[in-house]
Amino acid sequence: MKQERIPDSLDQLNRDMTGKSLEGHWSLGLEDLPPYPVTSVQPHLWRWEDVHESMIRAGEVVNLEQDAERRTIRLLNPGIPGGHGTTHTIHFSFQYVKHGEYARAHRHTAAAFRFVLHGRDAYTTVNGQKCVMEEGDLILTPQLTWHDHVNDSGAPIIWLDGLDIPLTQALHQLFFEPYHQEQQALKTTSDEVAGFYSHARPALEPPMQFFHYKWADTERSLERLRRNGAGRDPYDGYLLEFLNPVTGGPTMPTVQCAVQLLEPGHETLPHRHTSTVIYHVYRGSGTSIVGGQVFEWRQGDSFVVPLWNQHAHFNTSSDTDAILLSMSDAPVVKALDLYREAS
Ligand code: 1HN
Repeated sequence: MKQERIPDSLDQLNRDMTGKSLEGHWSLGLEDLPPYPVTSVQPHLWRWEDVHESMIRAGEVVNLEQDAERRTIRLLNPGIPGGHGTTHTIHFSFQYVKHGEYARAHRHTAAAFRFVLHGRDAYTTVNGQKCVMEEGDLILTPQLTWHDHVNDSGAPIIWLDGLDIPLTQALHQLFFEPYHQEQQALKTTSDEVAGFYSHARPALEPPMQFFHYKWADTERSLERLRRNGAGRDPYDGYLLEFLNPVTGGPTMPTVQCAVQLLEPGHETLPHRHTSTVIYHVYRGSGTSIVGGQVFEWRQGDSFVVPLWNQHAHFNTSSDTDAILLSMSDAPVVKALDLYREAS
């Protein structure tokens, strides 16, 4: 007897394929995608007073030997529910280390930097190099470099941590290793330093001194840019990017750090790009418009400009420069040939 074939249906096909871990192109919903990039990351501003209050309280109740590897307060983006990122790619936190404390040595695949905000003469040791902190210094701890922090300065110190943790995590590349001692031994001579480096990754490691960008050099470079008025970027004012002196490329493979100076009364042109940026107000006060929201910022505040959000900055003071420190994921977006800009 001839077998009756039951007519197939799309619903039945979809159900049967689901059971076999298969899916058809028609289920992707490609036709619903917008013709521009969309993110759930929200423009957001964090007030220094809120960060600072939490940090001082953490200084009273968080013991570095018992409770935590580091005493940091993270900025969480309200557009990433349940997530830990300040954006989908980058992380900002503030770290508080009291006199006599140290943060033990470790390394991880996430790239990090510190930018010193309050205090001086504590130090970070990066792969054996002692980097003594002054306000405005930028200290890098690139992917898998050993680092520990020691505060024997006689006063507390506060710095900003920038990391690419959410990106590293999204790529399933996040791992971590404690050092075999609480603190690294310090390398003193350049010979020892060079030996250490060639053992690690000779072609790509920056020279030792370039873990550490001193504020005095940064400030001098900003002033030189300002004197040469042609150096003013229409969208960012006097913009200075921290480059890797060996490759001439970004600060670290995944991270671009920059400072920008907005002169009193200066207003930038609005634009947007497919990279995401976090700003920290190092000096001054002003207003930024980000994706239609108005952020009035003062020294110590931080704010996020998510990708493809139109933004412009305005130094509202009539007599004081504004200086913004920023961290961007542009090197990654550019490396993947996804960087676009529009005004
Ligand atoms: C870290 O290792 C430091 O070394 C700071 O100071 C912040 C945030 C998340 C994961 C590791 C540091 C961090 C961190």
